[in-house]
Amino acid sequence: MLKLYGFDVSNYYNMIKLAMALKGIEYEAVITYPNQTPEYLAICATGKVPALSTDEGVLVETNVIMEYLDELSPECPLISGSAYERAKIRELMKIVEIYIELPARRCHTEAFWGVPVHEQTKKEVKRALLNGIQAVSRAASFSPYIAGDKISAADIMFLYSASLASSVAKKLFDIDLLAEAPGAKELMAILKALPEVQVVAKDQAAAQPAFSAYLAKAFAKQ
Ligand SMILES: N[C@@H](CCC(=O)N[C@@H](CS)C(=O)NCC(=O)O)C(=O)O
Repeated sequence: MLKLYGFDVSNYYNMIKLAMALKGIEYEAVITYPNQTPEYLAICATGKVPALSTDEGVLVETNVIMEYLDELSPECPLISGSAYERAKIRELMKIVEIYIELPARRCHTEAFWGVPVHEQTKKEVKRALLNGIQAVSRAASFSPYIAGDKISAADIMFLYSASLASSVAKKLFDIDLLAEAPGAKELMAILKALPEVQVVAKDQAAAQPAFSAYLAKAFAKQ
């Protein structure tokens, strides 16, 4: 059986969790915080989460895992359509990860854990997020899903990345990030109403106290 390493607060882990739920793929969850211990590195090349253990070996990187799951199971295809349509989904996944998720991540410590980030970093992140959401706005169709009339892997990535990035933008810059991409808020509402998304959100809320305690310990050690 597939084994998914990660924890329920992680947005990357939740992307895979949601993809599995939508596709009806069963797996065993192995609750793991990212770490660089020899034990975990022997399983997961990067020490990050998520990692997916299969009968043939372990896969890392969320977009790669999503593509694998989509090839494994035909149920609810997440990267489908013509070659151009499939490329568009991959393009949006890449834009969202590189220009939304990664810049926002540079400010997570201040936005969520009270550990200040350098002013220059915040300036760079603010500019990057505005450019990123405008890039999404130009590339997306929001009709109503990000790449057309079917839910895709790019919607899953957008849901979890843009939600966190929006919190960063609101908390640190008082910017309403999703307002920069017409159709984005409507899409978020559609996605958040899905029963599978609500299950992931419930698990996420339940896992938050343990993760906060883990982080408090980790920051105290530094
Ligand atoms: N590019 C990776 C990123 C995964 C990632 O950064 N996961 C976070 C948890 S949400 C993590 O493991 N962070 C620990 C670290 O960066 O060392 C992916 O697509 O899966």
